[in-house]
Amino acid sequence: SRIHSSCASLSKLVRNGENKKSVIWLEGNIASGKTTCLEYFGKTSDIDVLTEPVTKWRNVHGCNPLGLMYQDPTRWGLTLQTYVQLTMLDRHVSPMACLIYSIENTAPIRMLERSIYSAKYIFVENLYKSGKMPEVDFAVLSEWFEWIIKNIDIPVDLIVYLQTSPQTCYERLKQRCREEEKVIPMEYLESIHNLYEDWLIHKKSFDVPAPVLVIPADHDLKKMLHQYEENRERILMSNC
Ligand code: DCP
Repeated sequence: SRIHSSCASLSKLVRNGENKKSVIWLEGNIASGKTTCLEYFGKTSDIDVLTEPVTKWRNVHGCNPLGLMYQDPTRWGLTLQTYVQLTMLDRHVSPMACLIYSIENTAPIRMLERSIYSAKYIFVENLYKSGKMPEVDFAVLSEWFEWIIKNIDIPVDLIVYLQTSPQTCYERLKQRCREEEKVIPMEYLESIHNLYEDWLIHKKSFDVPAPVLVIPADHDLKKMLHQYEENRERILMSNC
């Protein structure tokens, strides 16, 4: 009967054209607590969680473009961001493993850490605006980005923004002590913060492709988990 009910829900999905999924992007500054949030929903609900491919950015064929970028952004910014763009695109288009196992009557849900949009609108923009990315590198990355968003479907139903102060991120960054990030100064986190605020709060810089849910994220772990629980419905029922 289990097989029968699985088949029934699959045929329902196909019949109603309900292969639509709900896609949530989790956005926020460096060390804003995205990983903790993803782990929480990954453990407590039946959703597909995709973390940022940061392991790949630290090791591609034995090279470390993330570390190189922090040491010499002008030389290696394009290298890192080209690879970030590729790996994020791969996440956006990857098929969902749990499609047929989704709970009856609900579309499968995917939660992604950051997006190809924030890679461009926040990190590439920051490198360029701070004078660390040559104009030609910025132009080439922009052409790639524009081509991708025009020609490839990158779905999103909700953007969850973990809003922190740059000071909080700086403290968390120092605590976690990731080798490549030891050189990050407070000003870097301030610039990333301002770009995020302009994009998702003031909506004055770039196109915002979905509604934004803001979660204040300066609190300690206990309060953060409580807030995630309080917002569970709002986050997970985003395309209902
Ligand atoms: N990064 C970058 N360019 C991008 C995206 C990320 O240079 N387009 C850098 C910033 C960080 C590293 O990659 O040094 C990893 O990103 P996060 O700090 O955002 O990822 P975490 O997993 O550390 O996030 P959190 O601490 O919120 O869980």
